[in-house]
Amino acid sequence: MIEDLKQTFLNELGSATSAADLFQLRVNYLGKKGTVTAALKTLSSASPEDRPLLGKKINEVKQFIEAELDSREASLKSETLKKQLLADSIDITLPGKYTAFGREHPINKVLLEIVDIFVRMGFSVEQGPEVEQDYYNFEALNFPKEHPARDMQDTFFVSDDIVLRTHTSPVQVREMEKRKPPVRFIAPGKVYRCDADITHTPMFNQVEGLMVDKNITFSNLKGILEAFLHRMFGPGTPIRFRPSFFPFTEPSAEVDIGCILCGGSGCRVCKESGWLEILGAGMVNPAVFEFVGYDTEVYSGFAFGMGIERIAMLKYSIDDIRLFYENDIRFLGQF
Ligand code: 2NM
Repeated sequence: MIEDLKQTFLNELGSATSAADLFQLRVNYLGKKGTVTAALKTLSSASPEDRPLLGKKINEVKQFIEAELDSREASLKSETLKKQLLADSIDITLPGKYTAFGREHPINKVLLEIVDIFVRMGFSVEQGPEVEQDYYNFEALNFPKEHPARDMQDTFFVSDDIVLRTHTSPVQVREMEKRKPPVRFIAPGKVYRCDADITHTPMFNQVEGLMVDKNITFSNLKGILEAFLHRMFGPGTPIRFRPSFFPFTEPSAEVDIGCILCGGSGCRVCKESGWLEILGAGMVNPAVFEFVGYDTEVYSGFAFGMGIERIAMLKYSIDDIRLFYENDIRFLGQF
């Protein structure tokens, strides 16, 4: 009879598959109302001769069942853990997922390079509005009312006296209104002109600069711009100043560097001249200082300006400016 109990247990254990099944078996056999517990209770009614042997047998079965349940529980636990680890594991031999990385736009890259060179020479960086008053864009910069640059053909008008700034010079005017000399800063940013061909887009970027103090002369202008151009294009780059005209500077100059593509011998890009025009510059016209209330007897200064797209096109040998703004990543990924 006690042997039957052991056999029944083994059959039931064989079909137990979960921790819950095993727990139920433990309750059924070893619990307060379990079969083994009940068998032990029958001992009291057994004859004194049979009692020791029967007690020994029942205890053996009890210990057997306990040991079987313990070991099945332990192996079920480790099996479950193994399965879980297998399910959670990743195949490290699989190829990685491709992530497309963005990169700096070539225009921004060149712009930051220029900004960095001037910052190292003590220039701060100033910004201003792109939608600008006629006063700041033209009037205070000594552009007469009939100046051709004010024409509808070059300037985007928002209203009679509001324009999209055609250069970053209005930032200079606003900054001079705010601060007394000495001032030394650059103004990088977007500017707008009604023009579109392979070297012009309606929006392009400029960096302009201004330095005003006592005793600022054309020598200071030459020194700063030479230092800039030699850092930007290499220390051996030839530099040439040509007389020019701008309403906001007097005297004015255009600054050329020896052609970086042909080394000065003449090519298609420099139009066989051996020179490339890079900058416009000059001594700030006293008329501009009058507008911002600087004492022209005490202060003088120089200003300069350059187009970033043009410099980027020369630097990377790009012949069509529109490539910068078509957002073709095959083009933009090259820089
Ligand atoms: C240029 C060329 C020459 C210029 C002048 C000024 C200001 F506000 F001081 F009058 N800002 N920028 C300037 C002078 C800009 O760009 C080709």
